[in-house]
Amino acid sequence: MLTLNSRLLTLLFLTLGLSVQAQKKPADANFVLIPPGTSEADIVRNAATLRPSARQLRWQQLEVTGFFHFGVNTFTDREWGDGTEDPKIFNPTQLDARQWVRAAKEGGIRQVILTAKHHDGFCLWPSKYTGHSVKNSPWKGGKGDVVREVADACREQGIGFGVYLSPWDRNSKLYGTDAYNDYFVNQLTELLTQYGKVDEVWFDGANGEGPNGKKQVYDFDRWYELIRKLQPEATIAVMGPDVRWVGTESGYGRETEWSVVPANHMQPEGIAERSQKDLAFKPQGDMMGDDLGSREKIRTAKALVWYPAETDVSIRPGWFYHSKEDNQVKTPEKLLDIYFSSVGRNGVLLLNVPPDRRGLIHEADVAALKGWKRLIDDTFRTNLAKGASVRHDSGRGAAGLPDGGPSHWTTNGTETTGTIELALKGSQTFDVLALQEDIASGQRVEKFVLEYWANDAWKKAAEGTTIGYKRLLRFNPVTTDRIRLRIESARLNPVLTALGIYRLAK
Ligand code: FUL
Repeated sequence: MLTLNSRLLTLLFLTLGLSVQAQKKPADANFVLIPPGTSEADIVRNAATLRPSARQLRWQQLEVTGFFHFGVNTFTDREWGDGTEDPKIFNPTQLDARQWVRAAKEGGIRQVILTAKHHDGFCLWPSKYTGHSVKNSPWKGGKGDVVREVADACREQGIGFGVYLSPWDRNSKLYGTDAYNDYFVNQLTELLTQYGKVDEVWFDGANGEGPNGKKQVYDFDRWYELIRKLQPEATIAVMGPDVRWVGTESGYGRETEWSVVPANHMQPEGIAERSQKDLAFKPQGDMMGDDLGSREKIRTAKALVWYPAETDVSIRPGWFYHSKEDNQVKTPEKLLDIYFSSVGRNGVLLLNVPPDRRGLIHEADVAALKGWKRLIDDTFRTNLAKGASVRHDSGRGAAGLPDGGPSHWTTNGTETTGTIELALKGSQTFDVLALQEDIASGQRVEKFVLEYWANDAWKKAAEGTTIGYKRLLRFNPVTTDRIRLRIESARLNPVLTALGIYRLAK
């Protein structure tokens, strides 16, 4: 709870940040300023035509990403270190980053983020700028570098690599002074220049200093600029402009999740200095509410931005490894439920799997990851709509939709409602619906319903609100040879790229 509260407070009390470029939306912009007096219809249209940046799109398509929380806390059995740890306690006996990455991959994780520095300030790489690091530990005689081992293992095994660098630093003497921003920039530079490609940089909002603690004004603008310069394809999460914290650490995102949200702190002033693509802003305001992007919320927006949700959760109760939690690793079934409620709710899942004191992903976690992946694969292996014929298409392009591959169904003109009716290949029993919007054109669907034909009538199987990149719904099994999907409401003509029905694996 402390974590949630402190992050929320940090978000709420951040000063206004902005670096936008133009009042008009450039063709590939992921933001737009809304001039005063803009009609509601135009605001809605603006929201419906915003698109993710290339780096946001790549990140969204990963679907499942991972966290490795590892550091002095692993050895002190704590969640938050205080920075007074003796580096000598860091001594994994069998550290094998390849095993971490293999375990992650076996769970379907396609990019991992390593806690290069957590709040204790201890660096998993031999930073030139502090002694509080692996170089003063007995591990590999002080010659080791966990960041390098993980980065190399990711590259070798073909998954993305990201770094978590905690702004809050309880060890650095500089924390609370201007010089800390230089220290941070130096450390970021090391991480972004010495290890090859970095795909995500994760800045945490947590800060537990309390009212009488040290106060540090973070120079986010400078950090963002540095990342854009050194690793232009990296997404900056969650105290950053590309990826939004979903608002909970439970793994369960919102049923209604809009990737376009108001960004009222963006102002036209100061627009000129930066390139339009390098939009960088600090997140601000409530990230935890039930509704961040509905028509109600965007009606009064001064600016809108594509700012998609990342759903972070740990496979264990804690973020760091604690042996007492070996029997509390989430089961494959629980992880599947989380998958449906994160990836299946227009989010990217960020699942933490903490290496243990040996420097290995524990057997219990490895087994859970494998079991989870099997459930996902078994569920989604066969789309039972495949081979269906289109009985009715109130728009155009439904024919290829159930068969996967590149297909785009949309309505005629800018119609915001539409129906696709499919005659399945024989009678099928299913209890899962998967839908995808073509988010490269924007997010539009507000309400949909899946119906099936039984006893000479259409009956409701499932209904939902937003789709976005992906929407997964589970329902009581139905058996039928005819289904129809009705889009009941959208912000602009909906564009769907996938429609699947499946049987949930056991
Ligand atoms: C929080 C931190 O305080 C936790 O230790 C963990 O790193 C989590 C992902 O974010 O804010």
